[in-house]
Amino acid sequence: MVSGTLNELTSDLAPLRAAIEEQLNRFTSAHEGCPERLTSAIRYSVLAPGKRLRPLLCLLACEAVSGDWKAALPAACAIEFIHVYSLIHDDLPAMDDDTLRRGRPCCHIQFDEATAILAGDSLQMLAVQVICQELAAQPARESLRILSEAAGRGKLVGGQQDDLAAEGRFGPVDMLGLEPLEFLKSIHRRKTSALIEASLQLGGVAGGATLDHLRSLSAYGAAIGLAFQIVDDCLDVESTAEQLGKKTRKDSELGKLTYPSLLGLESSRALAEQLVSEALAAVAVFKDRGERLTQLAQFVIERKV
Ligand code: GRG
Repeated sequence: MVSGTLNELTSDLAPLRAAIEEQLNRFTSAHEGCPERLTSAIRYSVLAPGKRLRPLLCLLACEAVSGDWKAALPAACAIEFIHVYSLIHDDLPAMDDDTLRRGRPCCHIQFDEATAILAGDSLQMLAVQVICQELAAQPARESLRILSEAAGRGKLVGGQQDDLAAEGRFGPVDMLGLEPLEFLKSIHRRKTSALIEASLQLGGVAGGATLDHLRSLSAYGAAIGLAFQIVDDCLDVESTAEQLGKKTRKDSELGKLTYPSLLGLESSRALAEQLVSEALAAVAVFKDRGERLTQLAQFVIERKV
């Protein structure tokens, strides 16, 4: 068990959170040619009270390799833009058909479907733009490689497609020849972990990480990414919509494959614990500079929202 309470970590991370909010606000301000309704929808979604897990991981990865987190702020915003786009599109009637996100009406409810689609589209390109604009040529190229891979058809988008397929949306479910648990992991490695892993890698690139350090950050990211998803599935069963700020028990209503449905709650939580231990082992190499990554990993499984 890592020392420190959630409150201590939260106040410790307050300056990082404040810097993230400031930059998200700056990068989403009114832009020439962008209609006011679209700017409003983008800002409504981005500036809503999210946990900022991915941008925080990005900053802490930079801190682990260089001792300072500030160089990773543009990359941290870029990853949050991709994440928010994915949430907006995931909530659309054609996908998950949700009404509540981050404790507020979803973007397509607050505005309209077309505006929500376009807000998501804009955020993808805003992520690219921020990286090209704010980073030097070499780290920008490397960061775009990482981001486009993680957010692309083989990871985030492909994982989402298979997640919808697993609901039987496109006909009989094809588990790609895998056992149910492995099929579920394959979906979540792509849909959830890939972006979390990319957050760590982008932070590493911003901090000038060596290849070995990038590998350690990736191993940490992949492990806590999967742990995060397992906890997400558990919270969907254990919590109320008021606690989570989004609809709960949708998975079981849809008869979806989840960790609790396959393993039960106790074994699911045990698997998440094991993954967090793997994540901690991966960042031990950073010694003191990796302390906050260590603490954050613990809170991924202790979180209540
Ligand atoms: C539409 C291409 C496309 C992908 C959608 C984001 C996503 C993929 C699906 C969301 C469904 C879901 C419940 C995924 C589980 C993990 C996850 C991404 C949770 C939401 O992330 P949090 O909890 O959200 O970090 P906040 O609002 O705190 O940023």
